[in-house]
Amino acid sequence: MTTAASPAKASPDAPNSPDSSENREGVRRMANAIRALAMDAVEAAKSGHPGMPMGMADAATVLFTRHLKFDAADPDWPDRDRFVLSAGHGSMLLYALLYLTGYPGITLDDIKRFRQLGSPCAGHPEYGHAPGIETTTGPLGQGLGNAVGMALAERVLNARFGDGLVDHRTYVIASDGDLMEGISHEACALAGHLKLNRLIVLFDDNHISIDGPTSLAESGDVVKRFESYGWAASRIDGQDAAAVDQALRHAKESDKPVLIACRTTIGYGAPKRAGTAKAHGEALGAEEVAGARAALGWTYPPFEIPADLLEQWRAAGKRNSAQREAWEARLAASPMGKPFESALSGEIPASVATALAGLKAKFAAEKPAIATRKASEIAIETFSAELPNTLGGSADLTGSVFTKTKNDPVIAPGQYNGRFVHYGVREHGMAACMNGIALHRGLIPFSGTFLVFSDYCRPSIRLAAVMGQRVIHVMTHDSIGLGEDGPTHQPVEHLAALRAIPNLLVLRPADAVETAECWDVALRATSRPSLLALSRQNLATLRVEHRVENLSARGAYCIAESQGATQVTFLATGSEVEIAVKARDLLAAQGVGARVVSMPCWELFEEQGKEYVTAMLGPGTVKVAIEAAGPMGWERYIGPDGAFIGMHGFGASAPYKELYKHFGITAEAAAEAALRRLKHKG
Ligand SMILES: Cc1ncc(C[n+]2csc(CCOP(=O)(O)OP(=O)(O)O)c2C)c(N)n1
Ligand SMILES: [Mg+2]
Repeated sequence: MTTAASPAKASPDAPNSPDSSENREGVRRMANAIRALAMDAVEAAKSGHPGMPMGMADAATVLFTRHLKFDAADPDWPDRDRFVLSAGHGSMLLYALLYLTGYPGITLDDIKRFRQLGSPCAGHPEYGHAPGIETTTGPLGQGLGNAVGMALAERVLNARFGDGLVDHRTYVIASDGDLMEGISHEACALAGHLKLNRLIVLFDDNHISIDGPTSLAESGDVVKRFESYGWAASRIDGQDAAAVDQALRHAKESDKPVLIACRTTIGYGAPKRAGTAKAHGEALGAEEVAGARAALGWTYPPFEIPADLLEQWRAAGKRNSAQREAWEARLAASPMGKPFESALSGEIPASVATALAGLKAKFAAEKPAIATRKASEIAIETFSAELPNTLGGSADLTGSVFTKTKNDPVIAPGQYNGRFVHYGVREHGMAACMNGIALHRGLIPFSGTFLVFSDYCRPSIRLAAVMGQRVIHVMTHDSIGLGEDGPTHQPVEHLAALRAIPNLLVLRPADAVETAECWDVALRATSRPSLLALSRQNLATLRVEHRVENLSARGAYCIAESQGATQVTFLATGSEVEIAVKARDLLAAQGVGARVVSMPCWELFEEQGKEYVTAMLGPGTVKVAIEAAGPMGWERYIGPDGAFIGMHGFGASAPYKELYKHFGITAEAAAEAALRRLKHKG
């Protein structure tokens, strides 16, 4: 079981080792500053989680003062090591570290206002609240998944830009809960497979979770488990600074990702609550806090850090500034400097829009009858040539979701000079990795699975939306239109569920032209995730007249005007726009004027403003919505008098054309529904 990362004992003569009693005491005192701030902040807020910061304070101190490469004065230094607090409930650990090391975003006053509105010190770390918070954590396991993505992004960018510009590590603190969550299996198995040796996880092995000892629900061996994934894993006393230091030094030499199980005592120092679940998630109370102060030898009043100690911490925050300056000089002198900065900026070159506009013109002229997943593949091929900084992938459905173009080299263990990741059958881990890749900067991640499996990605998609990250999900087989695989694979409620996530663009293009437009939208959506819902089945090209303007970017637009006075408005998305156009033709044959509004993206539509929305919905007309999914959400467009043609339960297994007939999602049914309502109205 001995591995590169399993030092039994710290060697006293190792350089920079905190193994002398003087150094040990020094680390302990610095760690106590974290403990005190955590106790005091939770006490002031009367809520929060003191236990984890108090247990992991020593390990975090060793990491931040001796190993983590960062410069508090320049939190966005692209070649900094990333630090992810996956156990986000222990947020005070991170806020204390950021304040103590001198990051610009967090003051002592902010810490005093822990968990209050407007404080960057929110209940759980929130990306964007303060520099140094690399990702939003709280839902256990997500941070760990993000970290795998960050470590992957680092290797990919290293392969592209070289050691001089990209040479950093990703460190994580993860708790029992992080490792119990299934997502940790997915993400960490992938990290082991890909040999992401720049990833180092400090596991807070405190044997306690909310309900009590972890033995209530866990008897696995984390170290063996990670070894089986291809990690180097070891156990240490996580409150022995010298052991942590040595383990981290070994970890940096590893050719595998590293897990260091740090045995700690939750709530360390608190006389009665230490080592118990009571220390996990509530204020300790005045008596326990006083007892902990006495036990730790911390004689200072609440929120007070003695000047000499703060100075030591601030020095730690500056210790890499020369290294950072040297890096800046290398960047300035590097021939790769420009492309590197362009990648980091995330800007989409104008040539991408030109290429996609050219593709639209080609589609409009050639009118292919292809699935939107296929049109998406062609769009990816088109923009990839202009945009080297995308990183594609799929969750073992590459031949179905068409996210890999023929020229994409594949990322493999030790070979990171590729553009495509085989994530394996790991949708959740994949989505969390994609968030980490986006947060890392330098790459735009997109990847694919079936729309029905968006449920398996949902927690990570939600966090991408919370964080405002450009992560692009290609989700195909987007309705009963997938046919024979049946109701287990046919999404019904998924569009509504995804549309319910704020700040997520749900894009469901109707044909090849709209698909190119939706890709353009997704690439340019720099501060939110997008999800492209694409058809398995072939669809006619409806946009046969080329328009340079991206009409899908308006969210909804009239794709077929009515002949004569408009009495009916059909609202449809994706594959059902074709049905709506046919229904319109049926009504036209009977002298009833109907127009068709294609609505590829509700979120963008509603951003157009009331006037546009009202006009597009056709005031005074009978409204019929057509979507091969559940009705939830459509009420707001069709009103109480409108009709909905779609699904009202789960699908079935059959060839898709039969299914559309069986479930009554046809042009005839739509036309009939319109006529019935017209009659009623009249
Ligand atoms: C996905 C998810 N489920 C549940 C929770 C609620 N929760 C917060 S911490 C925690 C477990 C605490 O145990 P551990 O992870 O070992 O942290 P420790 O108590 O040791 O700090 C749970 C269940 C959560 N944050 N995320
Ligand atoms: Mg625990």
